[in-house]
Amino acid sequence: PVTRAYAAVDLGASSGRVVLGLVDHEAVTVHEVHRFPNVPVQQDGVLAWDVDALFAQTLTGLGAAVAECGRRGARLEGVGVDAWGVDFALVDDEGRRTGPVRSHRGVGDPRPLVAARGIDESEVYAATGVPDQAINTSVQLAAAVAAGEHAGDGLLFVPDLWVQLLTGQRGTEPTIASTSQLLDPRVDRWLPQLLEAHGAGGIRMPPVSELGAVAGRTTPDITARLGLSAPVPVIRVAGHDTASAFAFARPVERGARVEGLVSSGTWSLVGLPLAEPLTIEEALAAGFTNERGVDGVLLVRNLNGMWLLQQCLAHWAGEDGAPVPLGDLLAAAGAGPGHEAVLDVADERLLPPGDMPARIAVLCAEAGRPLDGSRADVVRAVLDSLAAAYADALGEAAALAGCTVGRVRVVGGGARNAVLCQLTADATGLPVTAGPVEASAIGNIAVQAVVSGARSTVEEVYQDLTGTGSDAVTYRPRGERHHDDHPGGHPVTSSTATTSS
Ligand code: ADP
Ligand code: LRH
Repeated sequence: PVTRAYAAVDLGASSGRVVLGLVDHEAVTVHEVHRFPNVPVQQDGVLAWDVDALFAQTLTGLGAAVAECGRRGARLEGVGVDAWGVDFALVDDEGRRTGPVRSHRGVGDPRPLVAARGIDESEVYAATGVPDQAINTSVQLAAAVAAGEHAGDGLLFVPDLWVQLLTGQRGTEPTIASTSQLLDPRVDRWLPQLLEAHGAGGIRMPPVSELGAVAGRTTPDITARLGLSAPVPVIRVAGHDTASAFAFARPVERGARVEGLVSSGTWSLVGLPLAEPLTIEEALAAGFTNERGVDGVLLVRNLNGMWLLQQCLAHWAGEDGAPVPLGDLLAAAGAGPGHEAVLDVADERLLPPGDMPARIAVLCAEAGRPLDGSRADVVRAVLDSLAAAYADALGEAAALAGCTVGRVRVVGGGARNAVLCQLTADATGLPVTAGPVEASAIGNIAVQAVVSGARSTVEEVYQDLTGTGSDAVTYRPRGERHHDDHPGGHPVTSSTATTSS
């Protein structure tokens, strides 16, 4: 029988990649065929994503996936796109973009827009599951409309824009739509009264398909450019990269001992999968967002994650006139003495690009732990603070959900940061399993494999998974705080990432 193949386009806020998933009756293997950097640029005076360049890179990657299928005698049966949340394009009736796709890193002060909405945060939270955050689509859209941007246009989130460029079809699916603070995640419907309150009543919101629906087939132009002999279906996978990254997770039950989730990329998303949104006042006060997952919702905190290190490296590379290797800094930082949490990694002053070492120094001084001036100390302060923030978010999510966290799963590029994974094990007192690194691409492929009938459940895909980026390593807590049966020791490598205990 012919091997079935699925291409995942995974657009992260710091890099994009195209990953090919090959599925035969025994195994699911994943192969990265193309990777490219993603850096926001100034367009028309705003911080924006370079959509044209990113889409050109996507086509290069999909072309490489088609060629790889040819070499392996596999048949490409689907393409899926996932991307970072909240940001959007405005498009006219012909589907053409009418302005830049702004980056959430360039947003201004959201408070006047939130005040102008005239609806209390608790009411909006009860309806959408999303607290007031500077990056929300709702306030970004209010700002765009207030600036006179095409109030009659259609809105597409980033993965939806890609689907439209590939198929000509306009639409969305629940996971990316739920990052907006404009959707009711219980029924996956837009909330017209909230759009009105943001001055965006004239914006045409995309129809929300079911997860896994076929959006359409590649257009004749795309089919030819990719060297395909026939059009390929484009699937509405979990378009939010965080939902794809946690595709393996099933909702937790009250009273259970469960796996806590950390998606560690440019952002860190930390929490638990739930069957239903939890919109009680305590969840709002604790700063949790409820965004749709592949199954149920994800009760997570949005924390500035590897962004802090990315921006430090960029700043130091500017000072040195040469790239600064992350591995060397992590080795130096890992050697130093440990600390408690230093700074609040969710602080909104850390959101925009800029001189991150200086901002971190200010926050550390405010917290009463001045830095020693070395780069290693900056990195260590970030890692200590991230590990403590992960532990805190998992503890609070568990308290809200009425369960106990018994182990931690870290996925995404940050799973390769051994120092941070070890500090997370120490801070939580729990074993931390790190991987898969390419979790979003794998979740994207998993949904395609299930809807096309190559596997019956998402669990089966993960059971059969091998290949680059699918490995996992376990870290044991050091010191007094571990609650584990197997204390101490070095990381244990397991061949695949599974969700079994
Ligand atoms: P995104 O999807 O948001 O673009 P990724 O999941 O690709 O982000 O994660 C990128 C981050 O992963 C990098 O900024 C870096 O901090 C971390 N990372 C990647 N490779 C390594 C490595 N070898 N060691 C430590 N950290 C790494
Ligand atoms: C992570 C992420 C996160 C937020 C942010 C904007 O990549 O999707 O869940 O939505 O980007």
